[in-house]
Amino acid sequence: MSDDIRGLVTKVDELIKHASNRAEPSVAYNQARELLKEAEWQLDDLPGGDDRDHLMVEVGRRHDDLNRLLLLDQDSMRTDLSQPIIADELPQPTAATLQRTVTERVPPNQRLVTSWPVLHIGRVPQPDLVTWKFAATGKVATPTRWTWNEFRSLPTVTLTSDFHCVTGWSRLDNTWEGVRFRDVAEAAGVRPEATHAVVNGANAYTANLDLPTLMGDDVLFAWSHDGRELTPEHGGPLRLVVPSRYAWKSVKWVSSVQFLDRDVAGYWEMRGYHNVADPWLEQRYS
Ligand SMILES: Nc1nc2c(c(=O)[nH]1)N[C@H]1C(S)=C(S)[C@@H](COP(=O)(O)O)O[C@H]1N2
Ligand SMILES: [Mo]
Repeated sequence: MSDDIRGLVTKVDELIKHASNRAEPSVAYNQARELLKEAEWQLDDLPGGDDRDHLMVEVGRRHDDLNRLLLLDQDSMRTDLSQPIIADELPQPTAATLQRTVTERVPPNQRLVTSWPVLHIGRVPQPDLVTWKFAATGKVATPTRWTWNEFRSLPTVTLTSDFHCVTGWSRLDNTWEGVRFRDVAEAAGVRPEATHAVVNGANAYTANLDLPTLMGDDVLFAWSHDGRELTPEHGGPLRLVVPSRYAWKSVKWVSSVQFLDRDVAGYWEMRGYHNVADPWLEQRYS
């Protein structure tokens, strides 16, 4: 059984390696996705243990590869996998000191991009502010639901931070406007026994975080990026932004936050990605 899964993973790698030489790489990526799905079904039947855990990580990594490649395909870029995947131009430093400052802001094995890649599972949902709602549930004094106008009447902040994706790109100096996570938690009356939260987004996407991280000064639900309304592809109307964690924790198209008295793995965390995801410690996989 585990040999079958290993075989599927190897086939995925072959498809990925050859896709960029095809007229339509997306055909190969889609085939690879199907094989990964098959591998995940087989994983479900495998008894728990180190072997299964290891294969989970391997399958998780291929998901990562495919997302990165589908992104490049979207940009209609041909790529040779022996080359760095995303090698955007570095911002031109005006002085050696500035260059050092920028370098110091890039976590290990990340590359700077000046563009803003788009990465996610599933289709971009159509924003509809009339029916939009956001809920805070679980360990709160008052389970709360906000309409768009209600949410927008919470205290607004503008924060600038860097954004690091586990697939290897970092985008510096993003200016976000929105509401601090902390203010949302306080509005719902987060209870003392809450230690973690799961943030839910469209397409059944979830991410788990510990409360001390979420309550930090730098964490917000954002509707605007670099002075412009957040576009649907980047999570508009509202997304979470957690600068101190790899970007998969920054859930797009948020619909609710559930406060918990224990930790529950999110979408990628269930697929072999690191539970904490600190880019400075290179916590990519578990
Ligand atoms: N709802 C939802 N949010 C999501 C994802 C997703 O698949 N669904 N992908 C995450 C991942 S893996 C990344 S890298 C960032 C990418 O954000 P961007 O597309 O704005 O660059 O969104 C995160 N938020
Ligand atoms: Mo990601």
